Amino acid sequence: MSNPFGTVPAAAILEGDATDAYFERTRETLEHADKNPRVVAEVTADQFPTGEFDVFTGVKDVATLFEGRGVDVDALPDGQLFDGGPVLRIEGPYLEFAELETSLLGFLSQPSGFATAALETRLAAPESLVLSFGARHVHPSIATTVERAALLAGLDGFSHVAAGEVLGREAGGTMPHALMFCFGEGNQAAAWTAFDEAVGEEVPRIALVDTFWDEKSESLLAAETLGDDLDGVRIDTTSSRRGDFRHIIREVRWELDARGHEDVDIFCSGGLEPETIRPLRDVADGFGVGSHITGADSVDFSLDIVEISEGSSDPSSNRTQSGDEGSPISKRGKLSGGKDVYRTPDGGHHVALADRDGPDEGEALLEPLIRDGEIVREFDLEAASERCLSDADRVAFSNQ
Ligand code: PCP
Repeated sequence: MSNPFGTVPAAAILEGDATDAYFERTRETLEHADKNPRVVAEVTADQFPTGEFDVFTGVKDVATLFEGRGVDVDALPDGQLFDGGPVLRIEGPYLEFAELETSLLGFLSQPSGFATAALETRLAAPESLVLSFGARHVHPSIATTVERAALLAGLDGFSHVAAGEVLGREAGGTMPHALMFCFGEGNQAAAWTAFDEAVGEEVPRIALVDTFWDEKSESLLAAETLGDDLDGVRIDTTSSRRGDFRHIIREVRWELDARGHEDVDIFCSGGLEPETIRPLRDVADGFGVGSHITGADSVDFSLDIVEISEGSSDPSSNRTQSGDEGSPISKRGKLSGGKDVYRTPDGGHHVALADRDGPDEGEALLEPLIRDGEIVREFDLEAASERCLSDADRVAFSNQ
């Protein structure tokens, strides 16, 4: 089937065509010169620790990309936090993977940025329900990337239906302003009643209460209309009308409580980010967050050759043999030699040459991902999420 949206087909990515043209020129040149050196190449953001941790993810797609290539790959586990040094290391003949660099970095950079912003969001309101609402801000073909990153970082759910089907998790959500407009001003009760009658029992009854009148009036009307069936209200007040958002939420809470609706939760959305969530987390029950996550900067990963040896151009001989040690090499500003990274007992991140001892009681973090072209790791999103949150605690991510 043709590709009506013009996105790069998966086959092109797997075949190495999703690349920067200079890697094709590089292959032509190396083949012309009968060169295919064995290399150790590393993916890094910062060379040394900076005190700022990021979340590593995207590694499952990298494994798929490298499957069948005659190389060994080691990488951090999915969801691990890192601060400097390699997050992934490739060993093998350079031409086994030269053109994959572009897609490799893309698979890691943007999802790791999303996941880092999602973790900031999660830790801004650790006790609250926090949902990912941002799929609308990205190309629909990568909605799963956004929602997966959100779950990895411990968010409670997400809104995108097709992403849910891919991830095996059901999307959540209740009603947009469009539904309220279709019933019209003055008919909010009819809209909420019709919603209550129409949707499945499993869908929470969360009334959107900022469309026409003030949030207090619509919240009380929703509570009167749906009675005990109402689970919550959502306030999405646009920033130009927001004023003191904390005060608005407290006022709504007060008025609901005063009429016996203590069980009705208050959810907030619309341009929220960690700095604006923190002052609301004791007065609101939950948050929907989009652009803070989808607008996150990509992690600035690059791939660099750090060891090189001439090796054979025979593609079947794809492993660095013992006694055939590579020579350290690097561009200016980068660090030569294959490296390991460690989590130290005090929650630090330590970078050291792989052939030297690590720090006392340091836990080496790079783990096998590919051996001779075979994927040697299993992926489990729940386990990765637990790892992400426990490592965030260990490195005191919320204090950075
Ligand atoms: C909410 C809000 C943002 C959406 C969520 C994403 O939308 O107004 O546009 O959150 P973000 O601001 O953090 O990116 P709804 O109230 O559901 O949108 P609509 O007005 O389209 O009904």
